[in-house]
Amino acid sequence: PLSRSLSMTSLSGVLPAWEEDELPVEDLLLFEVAWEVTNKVGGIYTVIQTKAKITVDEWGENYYMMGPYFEQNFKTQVEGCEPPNPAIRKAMDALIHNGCQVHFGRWLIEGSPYVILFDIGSAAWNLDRWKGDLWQTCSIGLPYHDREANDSLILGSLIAWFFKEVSWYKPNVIGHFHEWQAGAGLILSRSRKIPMATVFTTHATLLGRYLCAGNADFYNNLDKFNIDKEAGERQIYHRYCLERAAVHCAHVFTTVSQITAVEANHMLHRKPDVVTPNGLNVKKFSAMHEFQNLHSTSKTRIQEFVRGHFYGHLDFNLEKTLFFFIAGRYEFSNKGADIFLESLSRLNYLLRVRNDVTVVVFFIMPAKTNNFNVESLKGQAVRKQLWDTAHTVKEKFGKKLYDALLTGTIPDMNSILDRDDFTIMKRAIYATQRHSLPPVTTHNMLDDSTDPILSNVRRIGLFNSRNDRVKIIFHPEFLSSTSPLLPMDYEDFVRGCNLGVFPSYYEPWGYTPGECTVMGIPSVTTNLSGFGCFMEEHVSDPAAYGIYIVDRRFRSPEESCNQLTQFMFSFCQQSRRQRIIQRNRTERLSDLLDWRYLGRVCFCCTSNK
Ligand code: G6P
Ligand code: 1S3
Repeated sequence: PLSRSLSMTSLSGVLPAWEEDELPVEDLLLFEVAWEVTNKVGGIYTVIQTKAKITVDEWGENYYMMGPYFEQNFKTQVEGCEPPNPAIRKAMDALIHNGCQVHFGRWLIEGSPYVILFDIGSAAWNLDRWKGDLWQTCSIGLPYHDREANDSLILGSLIAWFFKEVSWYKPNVIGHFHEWQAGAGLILSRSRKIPMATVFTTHATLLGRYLCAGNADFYNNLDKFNIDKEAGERQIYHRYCLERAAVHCAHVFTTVSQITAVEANHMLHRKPDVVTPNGLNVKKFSAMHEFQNLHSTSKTRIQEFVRGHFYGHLDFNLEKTLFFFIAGRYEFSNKGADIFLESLSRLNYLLRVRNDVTVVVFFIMPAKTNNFNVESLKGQAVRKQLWDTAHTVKEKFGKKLYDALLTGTIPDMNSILDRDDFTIMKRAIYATQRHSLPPVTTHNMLDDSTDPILSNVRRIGLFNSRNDRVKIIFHPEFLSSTSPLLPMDYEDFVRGCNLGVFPSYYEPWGYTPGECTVMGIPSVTTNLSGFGCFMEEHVSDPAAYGIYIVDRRFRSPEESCNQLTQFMFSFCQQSRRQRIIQRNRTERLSDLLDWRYLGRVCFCCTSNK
């Protein structure tokens, strides 16, 4: 879909001869290259995975994704098969005969796209030579210790080699490369003058991410940074060179949002030609109430977990409890976990004095752990035991009641349960006594004392005590339906929550609030995230549709915290009926985020400063 919206002739660089006449898709081969093909690391996986169906619908057998081969990923996500195109078979064979392993198959996701996966380990013996090539070509030297950069060079060298082999068959090729890890493939293909059209998409800039994480006043100083110096000081100069070279070698340079386009212009010195906002593969239900029902069933499952986690301290009404969450890559300040925690402490105060609502907040951000902690597991075991006890007593009670009714009598309710029944019930209740507060984390953290979320929880004192109206659960691992603790996958979990809170400072796009939107769950985002800016631009009153946009651009952190607190507090003041109506409105925005729409519309970069 991307290439359809591009006007090739107006773009920089040398294009293959066919660029003048627009070729029909049948005569083109489209290769999409990313480190995250079949390999989930972060948001780029979501981009390529959700876009696959609509791209395959349009490009059919002419569309291929390329990335690194990992045995486990291949075994669980890919069905191996023969490439249908002889040029691709031959190109793969050329690499294989030279000792490098290449695998082909269909990725088992919607659309079943073809994938070509390159085994980095099998080609690692070429690393020194390929480092030499890179140095000769563009004077970029990669240090020995940077494994990620070295791996990306191996992948890039294999891909450029593959394109060279394919080019003997003179096909018309478009290569679309994502992010700096795929950049070497583009740089080498261009420097070897392989006849193909190239697109480079950045999903963030390396320097932007680092500078924001380092608490720089980034957006007010975009034009003032000495970028080479900043990259050098952070020991990412070589990565930054790869990124910048890829950006400048590409015929077409794109990014995912207007705000990142402005950033790229300053950090990489090229204005993106096109902005391609990220979409989702939206599934529509035939009736509105279906997604509301799903919210209800998923919420019931979260409530069950909460019953276990807070055993012995369940003195809040689950009917008046709302579930908030933040999720994503664990970049504490970039993802806004800092101002979220501060605002939660303020919300806790407001709810204590003015409201009877309780808020349970989940932090789903992966950190280093050595598994679940005993207290969390015990909580679920205690809940299960109480459930079993209640079930046993209920069965006995039911049978006695049934027998009595059969004989035409109403049993004496005072004696229908015997001493044994009371004994097992009392024993079960004693098991719920605990001498500690419900834990803040579900896992044993390896860096407990220095972890930024835990350190801030200690500072603001939100320890899940009885008086707190805001309770915190930090789940430092991505969710999975096979977890013994909270057996839900991410989608079901989101559906069961009431509000997603993503007050990011650095967020080129930000899938999390978009995922909430298509499931009809309101969310908080910011005017520093691509998604938030996109919504501000396309929806006249986003808050009315359950998209709350915190101003982190023109306000101080203190003011942003207050605004976020107010958003959350007014959300807590809504009645259930108002929440249901709001969810219906939120869900109505999903068409705006569908690849069916975003895959075609071209957002040109007109407003770069
Ligand atoms: C859905 C269900 C309702 C349920 C409601 C809970 O709308 O259809 O049956 O009462 O969710 O909403 P709440 O905002 O309280 O989680
Ligand atoms: C990046 O992933 P991240 O969470 O490191 O790419 C995503 C996909 O384009 C984008 O949504 C996100 O904002 C970026 O930060």
